[in-house]
Amino acid sequence: MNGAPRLAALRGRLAEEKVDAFLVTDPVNVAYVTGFDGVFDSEPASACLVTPGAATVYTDFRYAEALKAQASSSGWSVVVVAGPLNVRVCEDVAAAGLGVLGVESSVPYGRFKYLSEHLEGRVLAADEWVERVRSVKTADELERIAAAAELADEAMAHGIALVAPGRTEREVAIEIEVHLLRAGSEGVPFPPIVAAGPNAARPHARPSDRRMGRGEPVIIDLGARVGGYCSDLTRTVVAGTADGRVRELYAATLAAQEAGLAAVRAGVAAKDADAVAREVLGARGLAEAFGHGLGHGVGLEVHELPSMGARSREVLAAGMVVTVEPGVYLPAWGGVRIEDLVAVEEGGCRLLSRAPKELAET
Ligand SMILES: [Mn+2]
Repeated sequence: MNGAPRLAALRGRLAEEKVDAFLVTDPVNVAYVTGFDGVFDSEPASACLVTPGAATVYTDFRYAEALKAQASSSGWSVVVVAGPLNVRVCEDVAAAGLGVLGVESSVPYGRFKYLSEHLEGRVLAADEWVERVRSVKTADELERIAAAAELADEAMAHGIALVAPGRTEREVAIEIEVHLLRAGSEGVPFPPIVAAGPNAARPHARPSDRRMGRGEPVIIDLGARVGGYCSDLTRTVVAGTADGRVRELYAATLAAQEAGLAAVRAGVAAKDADAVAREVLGARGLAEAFGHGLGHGVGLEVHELPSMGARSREVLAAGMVVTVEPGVYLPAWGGVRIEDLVAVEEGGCRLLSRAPKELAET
């Protein structure tokens, strides 16, 4: 990936905020700004220091060669640090005479404390600077997400075919995961969720050894990863034959999902798209049953900006990738959720998920 435009975006932000330098430490953000395609551990072993005139990525021996090969072309100099990273960063900031340093607000408190105490200048918490740049995808990123969405569609079809009364949630979840890995997913962004009957009333249930009962709704939520980028897809099917209540709740959820999809386009406040879907469920007396937001951004992480809930402050922009996933959850009975992944465009949105949405009975 070309890291140069990302660097330019961060320098624009530096100028806007009148900050002399910005320190990136979140591992996903470090990979993003440097255009690094490899796999970082989640430990904060690397950091990036961005100033108007220089871009330095500090790392250790394990990532040095890969970063030199990938980040150098977009203007980064790679510094291999043997000792503590904080110490070296403070030395460099002092040597460059930088007065105000922005650090990511997600930085661990210990590092923030060290920097505050050892830097001569001022330390500011910079909130979501990289995350905001990440929320708008390039054509290359969109292609990777679309490929991940395609793998998710295939795995969903595979999983749905296995749903049957008497099968356990775990059996289906394992089959889905193996299918994803065989089809080329780089690991899985999250363990697949298969939740039947009462378990489906919990949006993030863990697959259990409970056997699916006849007529129960089964929520399947899964994702794939391609070229570092994630997808996210949910369908609800019925083990056996659906009764009137399942059909009614499914129709309500689908109507809310379609209204949500129709509301998503560039320029719309994310909370307004959420409100449109919420209204559809509210009109059917299901406002209380829809307890989470309409969706979330997807990219290098399966949950990223923009958030699409009632409290969201983001405005949708062309190039964002979001999920649209209303659900209804009735304790002790179960739940229904339908989730598609879409790319936000000027006049609307483009579906990246293609899995069918007619209620499947197995
Ligand atoms: Mn989701």
